[in-house]
Amino acid sequence: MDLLGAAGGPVRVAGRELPREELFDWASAVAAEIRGADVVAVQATASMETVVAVVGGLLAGVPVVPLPPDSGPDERAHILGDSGASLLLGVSGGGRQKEPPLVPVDGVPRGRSFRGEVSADATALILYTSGTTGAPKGVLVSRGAIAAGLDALAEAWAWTADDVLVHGLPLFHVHGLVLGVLGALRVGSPLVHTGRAKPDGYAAAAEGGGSLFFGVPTVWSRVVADAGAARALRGARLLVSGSAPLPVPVFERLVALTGHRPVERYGMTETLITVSARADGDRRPGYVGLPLPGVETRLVAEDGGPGPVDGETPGELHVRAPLLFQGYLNRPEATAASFADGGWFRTGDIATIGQAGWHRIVGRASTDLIKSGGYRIGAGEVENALLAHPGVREAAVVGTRHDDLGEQVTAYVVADGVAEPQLIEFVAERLSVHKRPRVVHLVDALPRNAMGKVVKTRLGEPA
Ligand code: MLC
Ligand code: AMP
Repeated sequence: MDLLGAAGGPVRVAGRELPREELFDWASAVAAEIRGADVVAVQATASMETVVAVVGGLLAGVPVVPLPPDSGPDERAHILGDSGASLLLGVSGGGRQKEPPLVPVDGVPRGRSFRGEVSADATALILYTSGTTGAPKGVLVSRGAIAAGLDALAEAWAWTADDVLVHGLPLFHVHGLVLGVLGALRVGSPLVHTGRAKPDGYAAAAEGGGSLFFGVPTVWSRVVADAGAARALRGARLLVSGSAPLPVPVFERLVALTGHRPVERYGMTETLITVSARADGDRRPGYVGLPLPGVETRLVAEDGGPGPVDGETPGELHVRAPLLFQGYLNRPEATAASFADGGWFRTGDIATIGQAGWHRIVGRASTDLIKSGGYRIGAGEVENALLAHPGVREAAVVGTRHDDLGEQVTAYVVADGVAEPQLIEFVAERLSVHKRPRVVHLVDALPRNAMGKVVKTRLGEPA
């Protein structure tokens, strides 16, 4: 079976709808324009053009790099340069100097068409994601991993062409793009992308017949804060939360207002979705569910030995599955370091696993990865952006609790002659807007240990 099913319901993005056949015709015209390219980048706005561009890349067998549309010049230059993209798919007039030539998706000649024969181990997507240090790394995701991951989810969630999938998530990450677009295209269900992930958009789509809803916890917490919108979801079949921990009170409010116990699932750019509650099973607040078909998980204790499966003792979660990524582009050492012997991927998440197989994510091994509103943000990348300011001498970045976003980016900075708002603006201009610190504390010194290393757990303590 092809990765994408050309048959199925219509696709609607931000108010614009296309029948499936028309979408594929347009995408195959894009494929004809880019065939033979090594890698193409896509200006991944929440638009029909983005869906067409990504499908065009898949039809042509050319790996696609989605570019976050709000990324600042430094981040954008890194992604374009590191990925080696030779073309940029966007809309007419969107080309920029010193960037790969623009192929305007809205202007491709429709007379030509191309659909390649592509093997399952070919790279479909290169998704840039933050690590604890340095610039984001390109995660190579194969067609086979996407197909296996989507089929496992379809089975667990009883997701069929009879569903109408609804979400408004960004089209440059696993959640919104792989599950939220390629999922609908593979399963055959109609897709309603609401443009933005807002409670009123979800409510309107529910009233229009939406059945399967995806959101990050920030979206669900905004939905329950709007009781009218939440009640509109009563007619849905399944509400799914993922990308960050769903707070238990939000789970409970969803049950009270919508009548649905949400399905929580756990994933990563590098692994796609590996653990989930099931449509035909229990859903437990605070738990991310059971391994999906074909996925193995294990806990590793601090001493490197096996962690007990007692539902209480935390260990690092390792996963092994056909869904895993092919490696980090251009970074063989980082790729090797992310695997233990036997093909087990070290997730860096700390979890417990109970006798019945229920998984709970209790934290992360490193404080240097922050999850804000479902976006993964590397402390090191934000620190480097701050250090590029001539007035900044030292910088340390951590995630701190935030009611709406789960965590917010908080920076401690030693600087001369520069105020907090200027530093926030300085980062926002260079990286994606959501990576900017929400709070900057100007301090005299950072707490350091005897080796001179910053002790992040002591940030915020009086000097
Ligand atoms: C928006 N802003 C954020 C932010 N989202 N700042 C920090 N963290 C975030 N997550 C900024 C905006 O740029 C804006 O800045 C200001 O906050 C107010 O924005 P808003 O209007 O309140 O936010 P909104 O645009 O509604 O976005 C909220 C959101 C969004 C939750 C819908 O963050 C979002 O789409 N998150 C989903 C991320 C995601 O898809 N992650 C999946 C990764 S894949 P200003 O300057 O304009 O005021 C993955 C695998 C898996 O994790 O398991 O799924
Ligand atoms: P990303 O690479 O952006 O997909 O981020 C992956 C990280 O998101 C994981 O390593 C987890 O830390 C976190 N994550 C994803 N889903 C969940 C979930 N349901 N509960 C808790 N954390 C999650």
